[in-house]
Amino acid sequence: MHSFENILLEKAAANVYCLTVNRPKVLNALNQATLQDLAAALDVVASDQDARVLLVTGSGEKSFVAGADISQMQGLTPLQAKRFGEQALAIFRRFETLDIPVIALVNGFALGGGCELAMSCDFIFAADNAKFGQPEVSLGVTPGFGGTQRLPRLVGRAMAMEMLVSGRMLDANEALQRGLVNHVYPQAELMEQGLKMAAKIAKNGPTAVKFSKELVQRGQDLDLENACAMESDLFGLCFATEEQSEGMQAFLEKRKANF
Ligand code: DAK
Repeated sequence: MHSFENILLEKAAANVYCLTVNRPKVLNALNQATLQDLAAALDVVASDQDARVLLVTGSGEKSFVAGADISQMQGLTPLQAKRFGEQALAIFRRFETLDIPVIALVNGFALGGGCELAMSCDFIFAADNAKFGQPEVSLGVTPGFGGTQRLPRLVGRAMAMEMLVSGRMLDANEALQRGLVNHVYPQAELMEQGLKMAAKIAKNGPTAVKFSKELVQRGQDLDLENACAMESDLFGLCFATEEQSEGMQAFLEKRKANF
């Protein structure tokens, strides 16, 4: 267990890290110190060669992350606000560029910066009490941690626009219908289901998993021809790995591959 002031980072299973935003008194709102802790926790995970999956959740049963910390944000100057946004954007981007899949386990409110954090993960599992929204306009600001860009990519322009200009929240089932989350589970089962998926992922060839993530993350911003060319390159590169020999050999020998 690595302990930071505002984040818990533990090995939840062999090869699986769980990062918990831990400020339950303020529904896990993100202040500057928490962002710094997030960056430090990401350094630990990124430098562990045995890590294969990262789960991200919030402390308590009520909230994943209820946004950026409004009490800290209130007095920022324009340049400080810009810096705060840039710092969060850079840290959230690291979830997308991390070598291993990152699953958000949304156990309650995912509002503002919390919804943006969840959307920066590779995919989302939600508890049945989850609520997603970008209520920044009600505070007189726009989202600042990527929400105006990631939300339309996930739910389409029209629904994103509705959410961003009205501040309306989606409950877990609507988020499921709209493709924002992959599955909805009873709150008490959320971690178990996250660990189950993590175990499934961890059984696969880690380099193939890393390349698959990279192809989806980088490919979605490219035209189809260049994106497919990148796929051919990484597909070819898989054949330079022992994982490919082992994976195919194991199939032919009718046994489970050992990666
Ligand atoms: N920040 C600070 N404290 C928060 C918080 C937040 N985002 N959310 C909740 N809390 C605190 C509450 O103040 C309360 O503290 P005490 O009164 O106990 O001291 C405690 O957590 C419990 O909350 P409530 O008593 O309000 O609990 P309820 O169940 O009644 O309501 C709620 C839950 C999630 C509906 C409500 O707390 C709520 O509406 N929270 C705020 C949600 C929100 O608006 N989040 C978005 C924040 S804005 C940027 C531009 C914009 C942004 C960032 C950067 N740049 C230009 C760079 C904006 C980002 C955001 O995320």
